[in-house]
Amino acid sequence: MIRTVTTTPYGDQKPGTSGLRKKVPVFQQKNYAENFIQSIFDALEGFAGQTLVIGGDGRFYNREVIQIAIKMAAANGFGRVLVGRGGILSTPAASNVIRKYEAFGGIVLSASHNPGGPTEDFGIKYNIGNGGPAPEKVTDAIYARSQVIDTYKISDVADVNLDAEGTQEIDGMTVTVIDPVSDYATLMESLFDFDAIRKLISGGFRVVFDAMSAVTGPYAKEIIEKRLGAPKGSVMNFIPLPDFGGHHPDPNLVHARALYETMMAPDAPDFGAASDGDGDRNLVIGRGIFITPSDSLAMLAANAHLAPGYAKGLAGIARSMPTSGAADRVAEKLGIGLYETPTGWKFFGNLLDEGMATICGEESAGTGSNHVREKDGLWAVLLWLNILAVRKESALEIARKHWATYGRNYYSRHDYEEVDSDAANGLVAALRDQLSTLPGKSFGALKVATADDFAYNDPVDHSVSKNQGIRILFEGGSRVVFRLSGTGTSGATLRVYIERFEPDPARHDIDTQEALADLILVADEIAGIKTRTGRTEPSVIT
Ligand code: VG1
Ligand code: CO
Repeated sequence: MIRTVTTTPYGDQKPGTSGLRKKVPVFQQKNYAENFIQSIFDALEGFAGQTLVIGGDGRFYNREVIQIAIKMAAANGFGRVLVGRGGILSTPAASNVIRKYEAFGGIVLSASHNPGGPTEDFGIKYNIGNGGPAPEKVTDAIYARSQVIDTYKISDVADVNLDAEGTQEIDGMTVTVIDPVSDYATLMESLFDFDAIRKLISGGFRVVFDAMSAVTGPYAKEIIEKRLGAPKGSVMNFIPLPDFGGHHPDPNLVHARALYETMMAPDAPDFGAASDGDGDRNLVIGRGIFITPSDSLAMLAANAHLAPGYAKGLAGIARSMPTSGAADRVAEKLGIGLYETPTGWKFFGNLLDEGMATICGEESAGTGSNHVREKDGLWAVLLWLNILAVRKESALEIARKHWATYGRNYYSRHDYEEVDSDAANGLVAALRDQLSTLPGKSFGALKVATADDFAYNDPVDHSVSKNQGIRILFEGGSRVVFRLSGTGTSGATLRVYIERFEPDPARHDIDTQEALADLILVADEIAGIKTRTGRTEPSVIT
């Protein structure tokens, strides 16, 4: 039986960089999730009888919202729901399922790298039929609807059994519980030379993967241990937990510290990697070398042709604006297009759909390709392994040779988390006010060449996205970028991105923070970070 329930709007349901993210207690308010899901459906057209994919990263509240979403999909007229067993689908796996089964779209429940648990974070994101995050015109329509919503529809039925694969029926809609891993593993096998990687591993090459008690555990177990033959124990923290074991499922040098230390030890394995809460990010560490995500994008792009799925070469590379220019040099050498987009995977969708870009990446540990429409953590790890298997060199050797060929883009991001919102907004406003006066000014040996607030004109649908980050470019190619995070759930997070290009191989062995020290000081001088936020140091340096 379908029920129409009267409701009142919540003012704060504006999707950010990647869907709506809030603390769990916010989502537990009466009708909060229902309002947002109904707003998604109300913003869409033409889904009657169509398929909707639903899955999440297994965090606290995942199962409850999945039941709500299934019952609301039935009441709103979808014909079929595909849901991952246990309510689990990694973000890239969900993207694949949407594409493979030609679904109308999907609802992905995740707050990605943010902590989980009763007082931590939850999120809901809508993905369109290409498998990618909804573009801004859709998220704007969802938000607009959420502001005036007065009813939602839901089927009054018992909960669906999420733990047994197979098909059930509710109110004229079929619900099929699918294996969350198999379609994804098949896709990976179609892209990479699993034989070559198996041979590498059976020859004694040691790989460790930290699933951080998040969604990639079952995927990594199946692919790395079962299909590629890595010894049992190579995949660590492989059981997805609702609170990620109390950890931050963020694969960076702070939250994946133990892996980093393992990889820097004298008896380190050959290759270490980790992924985040929902499986779309990657951390890649070779023995003795952390590969910074911007470099990883460039190195993967330069070597992708060594994997069967990319043997024909790349059509183009896309990166988010704050991501370093390392990939630009690879694109230049390959003679292919380079696209610079705002932060967030949704901006890559059109370029991938149009065949303009094959590989995309963000400095925030996100890399992916046209195989799905999300960034994909395990994909990046497998592409690295494929390249290592073919080149028969270590990650360290590959990185050194890459820098010798292209030069090195020293790069770091400094995050100031949970800063007072007014202080953060004031800082950005003050930067905007300086944009016209900065060019030509000198700070020590650094002279500002240009300064602007990044705006993106989508070359496919010609939509314009403004205010995407303050860029200050110095003569010689160094730069600092400032923007506020769109994924946080308390206060504001200021991100400062710092980059310097170094062509001289004799200077490729400097500590990153040291190589950027003068730029870090100038960033503070221009933005007044310390005085405005009261912080003397960033919370996280990556
Ligand atoms: C952050 C990253 C961005 C990424 C987004 C979603 O956004 O900077 O590059 O696309 O998270 O990643 P922001 O607005 O906080 O800077 V995930 O792994 O949360 O889906
Ligand atoms: Co993520």
